[in-house]
Amino acid sequence: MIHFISDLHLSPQSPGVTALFLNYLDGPAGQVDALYILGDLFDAWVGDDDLADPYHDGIVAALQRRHAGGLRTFLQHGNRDFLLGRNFAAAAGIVLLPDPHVLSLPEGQFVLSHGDALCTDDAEYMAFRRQVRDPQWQAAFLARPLSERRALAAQMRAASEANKRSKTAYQMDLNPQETDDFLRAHGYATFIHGHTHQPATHAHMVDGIHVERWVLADWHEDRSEVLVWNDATLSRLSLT
Ligand code: LP5
Ligand code: MN
Repeated sequence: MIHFISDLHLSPQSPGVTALFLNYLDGPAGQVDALYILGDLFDAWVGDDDLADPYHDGIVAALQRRHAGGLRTFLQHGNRDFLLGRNFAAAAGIVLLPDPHVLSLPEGQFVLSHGDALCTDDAEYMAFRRQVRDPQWQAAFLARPLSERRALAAQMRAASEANKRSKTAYQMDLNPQETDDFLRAHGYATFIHGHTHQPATHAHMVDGIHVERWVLADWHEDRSEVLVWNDATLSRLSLT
């Protein structure tokens, strides 16, 4: 059995979701062979030197305990935590995956992504993304003091929330043409992604082939879910 989750946006400001995730790791995650986290595990990640923070240390220790218990955990970067690096991966006992990643199983073909790269109608975000994913920009950012990076991340979060108010839902969703091209380029595999916070199962018809796209839910204290692959079908498991 495999679980897929994304968009938990963990932070000390969300103790309810944090507890839900820690309970999930201690409970349901114990039954699965692999856990795939498709981005935005954290609300913001400003560099692996922030591992020393007690809140982060608690999450990392819980992931490491599960790793020691035999769970294989894979993680893709989201638009909030694209700076999660090798030190985080080593401390948490997880494997960082590229985006996109093809998951080829005997019973199914999947392509996994956070999803933000396909939101091409959001031109401002695309420009921002190009900048912050540039290795030179990242090196310069990571060279700044931790306190400064935290302040910049908080400013950017506030700017993002303000910007989103002037964007349409269509603009912030995946572009349909880009999505079809993506499905074609990945052999019509079942596409699983997060980012949009619009959980739904979409049916695409690409080149006469029926392709499914499963959008993961973001996590809330009172509404969170895991996508479950039981070696035959996908289904949504709600956590409370
Ligand atoms: O995340 P969410 O759901 O609010 O919105 C995203 C897009 N926004 C982002 C920004 C992140 O929320 C902030 C992440 C901070 C943690 C990273 C730390 C290191 C980086 C520090 C950077 C200085 O990803 C949002 C999309 C939305 O998804 C839907 O897809 O629309 O895109 C934006 O908000 C981008 C803006 O439209 C363009 C930004 C222009 C730059 C503004 C400069 C402000 C200066 C802030 C201080 C440097
Ligand atoms: Mn996201």
